[in-house]
Amino acid sequence: MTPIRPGEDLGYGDLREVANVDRLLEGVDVLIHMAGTSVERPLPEVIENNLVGLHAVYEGARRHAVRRIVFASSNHAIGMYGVDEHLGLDCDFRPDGFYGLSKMWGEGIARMYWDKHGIESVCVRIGSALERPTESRHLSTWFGLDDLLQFMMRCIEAPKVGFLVAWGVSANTRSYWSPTSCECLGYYPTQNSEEFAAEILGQPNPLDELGRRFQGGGFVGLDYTPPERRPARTRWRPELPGLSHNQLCLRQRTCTGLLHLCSIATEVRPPGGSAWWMPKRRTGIFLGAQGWRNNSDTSRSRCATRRSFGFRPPTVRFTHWATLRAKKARSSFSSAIIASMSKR
Ligand code: 15L
Repeated sequence: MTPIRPGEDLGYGDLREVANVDRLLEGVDVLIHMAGTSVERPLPEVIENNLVGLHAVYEGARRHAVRRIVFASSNHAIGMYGVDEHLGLDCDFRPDGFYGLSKMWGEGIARMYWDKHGIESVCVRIGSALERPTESRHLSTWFGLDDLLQFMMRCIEAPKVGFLVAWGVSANTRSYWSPTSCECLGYYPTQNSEEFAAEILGQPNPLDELGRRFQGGGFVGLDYTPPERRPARTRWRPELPGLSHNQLCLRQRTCTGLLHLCSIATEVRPPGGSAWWMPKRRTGIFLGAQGWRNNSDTSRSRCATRRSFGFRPPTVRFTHWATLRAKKARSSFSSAIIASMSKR
């Protein structure tokens, strides 16, 4: 670290302690928060440093009316995406470990403190913040220090940000993420790892096969269960006559809504043998395959569903139902769904 300059102050302390947080946040307008565990570590440590510690910081921000927090999120919140996938900021989280999970929490807490307490946050999903890239992966993830500095300055100066998530990355030609700039902040990266590509690609890649496949690189292989040691897929395969596993999965993927697992032992037997219905209002459906749709004229239940294609449904005894609140199930043929657990 360079020596302290006028106007700068240096202190050490545990952020879980209120007195330390109060001392740090007194008179602060914008906080750049980069403390905490920054690599994959056992869960208890991550919880203390990144969850409890961050909560203490946001609570301190409330006490001291801090206007804005820049939260160092991480690419490890989405590390389980493959390297061939290009992500926008609206992608789902796919953390590659407890550290990545803690960054999901961080983005969540930032969201909540904006919505409930009006404290602004910029969650910056930092790639690899380094002076220069040192391995192949960095050609996609590098966040050059000039760009990092520019980013933080924009975070301090921007008039209004509300709740914002941005990629912390340089303008790398091979970036996994876009946009690399952040218009709302006025951040436009100027560094590009490509200038190091020839040199880096001429060196051995330190990542193993797994690390090369996923965006999270080396974090992915820590405490990773290889496919051959995972629970056998057949254990979870629905056993529904007439429906292939793929059909069921396909239906599941197309559904919208929440999947609820209810432990209800019951027998489903269609009256007259041609239709099944859900005995609960507003929960649709089961055993959908190609052709479930709403059949509003059939039943006492608003979300009654009816099989509209031609095989005779068998009588099935479930110990578990998968029920679905399917927004579209009432109107759309193709969105009707689902499936259920085996265990007959
Ligand atoms: C991070 O979030 C870590 O803090 C850092 O140690 C690097 O691993 C970086 O990501 C990265 O993915 O290169």
